[in-house]
Amino acid sequence: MAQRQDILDIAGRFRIDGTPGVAEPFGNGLINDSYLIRNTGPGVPDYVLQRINHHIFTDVDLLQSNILAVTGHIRRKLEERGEPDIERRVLRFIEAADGKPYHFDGENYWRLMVHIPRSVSYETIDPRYARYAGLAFGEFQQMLSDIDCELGETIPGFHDMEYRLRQLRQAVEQDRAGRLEGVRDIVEQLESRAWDMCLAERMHREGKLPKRVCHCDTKVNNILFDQGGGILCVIDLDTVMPSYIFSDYGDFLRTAANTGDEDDRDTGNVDFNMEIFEAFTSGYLESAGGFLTPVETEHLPYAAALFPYMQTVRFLWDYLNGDTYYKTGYPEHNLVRTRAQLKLLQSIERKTPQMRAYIEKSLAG
Ligand code: GN1
Ligand code: MG
Repeated sequence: MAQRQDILDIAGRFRIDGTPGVAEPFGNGLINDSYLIRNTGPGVPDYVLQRINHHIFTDVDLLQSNILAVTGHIRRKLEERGEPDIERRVLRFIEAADGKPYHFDGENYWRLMVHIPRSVSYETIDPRYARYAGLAFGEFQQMLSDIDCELGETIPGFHDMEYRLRQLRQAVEQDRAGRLEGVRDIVEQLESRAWDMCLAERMHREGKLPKRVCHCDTKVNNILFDQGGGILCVIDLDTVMPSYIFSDYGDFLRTAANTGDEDDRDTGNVDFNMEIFEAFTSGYLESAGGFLTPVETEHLPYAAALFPYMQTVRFLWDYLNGDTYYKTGYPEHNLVRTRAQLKLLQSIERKTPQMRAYIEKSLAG
């Protein structure tokens, strides 16, 4: 993490109002570093400054142009609908002094957005909020369905399961960190499910499953709520790109319906919460049901399994490579995450018949 004064100096490289007073670390992202910049002076907003992880988002111009296209499109939609309080419903990014959508300091890329006042995010939520989240993600996909530009893939192959498995297999082969011996059983468990889990890619190739503009990082902590429990907006837009709707549906449940933590050391805490599943699914079907195809709705239980599976693959891949992708807090962190996600997957697999029954019942009205 950079020094606080450096952070304030970097914030000063943007066209901001007021005088930045204090910088504090902000949020729990595993990729970028974020800081809340508290402003001084009456009526001026606070800001969020982010250091973009350009080892992961290698094309920062593409990244920022995607994000500006998305926020601009959503803003216009909200205006057309006459929505109140638009500044709290969509992110606003501030230009750097040279007019660019980021500041490059010779080493790092930074971007700045207005902090949405009176907003909160959560790591866990109750069924009522899960329903709101389902409504919000369906609405997000709906609003972006007619965006008039082609969004680039900010991380090529991001949610492509076949690609993620190829990466894992390469890491197994190379065993760079010498950790393979301890995880062979997990590799086997993942391999035994590999064919089934790549179903989306096969359906897409056969023309049965469309790609739509999705958020692709619908972790529960990427939603901002107002203090009364209403949804304000969806944040962390780095990965907005064409994908299967499974991405948004599945990744939300992976985080929100887990009774334990993503990196729970005690896998006994990890289970799949059906109440959250039902609430979220009901909200999502309500807002997205109008545009989803039968193939998409039928495969929602598959999507619920796919994302813990993909995340197990990705955490294990990073563990085998020696922890070069995700931020880690201790040496075995990625292994702990791997185990916790695998446990979640097993719990989801047991509950698949119940999920199917719930979806069928909902669709039957
Ligand atoms: C990363 O940036 P953050 O922490 O919201 C990752 C997601 C993973 C998630 C696992 C660009 O999200 O894909 O699901 O960690 N983002 C990227 O917690 O890889
Ligand atoms: Mg995030």
